Amino acid sequence: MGTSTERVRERLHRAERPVVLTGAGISAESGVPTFRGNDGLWRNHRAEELATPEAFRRDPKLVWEFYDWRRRLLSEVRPNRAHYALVRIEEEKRHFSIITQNVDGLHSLAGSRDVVELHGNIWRIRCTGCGREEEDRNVPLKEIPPRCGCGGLLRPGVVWFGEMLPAGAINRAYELVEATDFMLVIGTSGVVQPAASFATMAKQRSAFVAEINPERTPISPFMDEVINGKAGDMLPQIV
Ligand code: BV8
Ligand code: ZN
Repeated sequence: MGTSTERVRERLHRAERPVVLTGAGISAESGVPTFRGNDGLWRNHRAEELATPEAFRRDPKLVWEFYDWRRRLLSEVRPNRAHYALVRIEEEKRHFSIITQNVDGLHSLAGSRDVVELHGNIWRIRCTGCGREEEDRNVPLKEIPPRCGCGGLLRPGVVWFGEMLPAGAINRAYELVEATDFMLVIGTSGVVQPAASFATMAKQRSAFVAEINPERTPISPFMDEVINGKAGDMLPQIV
């Protein structure tokens, strides 16, 4: 019946344990550059080159200048209609969780309460010496690279390429993916593992899976429904 949006709305309405997986695309309409879009460059570096332990070891100052630039940009952006639409779903459904690959903190800022931050959070910083981790919202950072009282070098509290995901986050994500009957994948290019496999994992457990993305992605063929559009336009229509 009707459009894919109407079918997704109907399935969401009936879902007992809906889960949403989000990527950089849900923050794009807030003005946050995506990773792989043509706005994904900083001083001619791709994010993937800088979001690695090797880059940090080689040049902590450059990597911190990249993160300081992103933190400064993020300090001026607000959640968009797509983030708020997910808050409304959380209010209406008994069970609802967001698994996000984003480190921008915009889901929590919009008011979402059950958010699994797979790749950490750009506002958290951790000491590479003593391991102390805290939230730091200084924009710009007081010193680059920032140092801990113990003398250790501080690093962004995010997961870099080649690094393990935080055990708590990955375990919670697998729990949710295995138990869900409805997964909506929003604004991800579906290339970064392990998040890119969550939709097919859910589908193998006979969950209904749908995608919102203006472009087709490697996971589009596995979807029960593909909604070809922007999150800020399509999500409010579903909720
Ligand atoms: C791991 C935090 C286990 C940092 C990020 C070879 C060598 C080394 C590693 C690997 C390798 N091959 C595979 C790997 C594993 C690697 C990986 O997947 N690499 C890929 C690139 C091939 N994964 C890892 O390393 C992960 N760890 O596997 O650990 C392990 C460990 C050790 C040894 C063995 C195994 C860790 C991955 C986490 C990396 N950290 N971020 C930071 O942010 O600075 S990932 C980074 O990419 C962001 O978090 C981002 O969210 C994520 C995914 O990107 P997307 O969110 O999808 O964003 P993207 O720009 O790509 O796409 C945006 C989409 O939105 C597009 O589709 C666009 O069409 C759409 N869109 C645009 N506008 C809108 C929209 N949609 C809706 N509305 C709109 N308006
Ligand atoms: Zn320390």
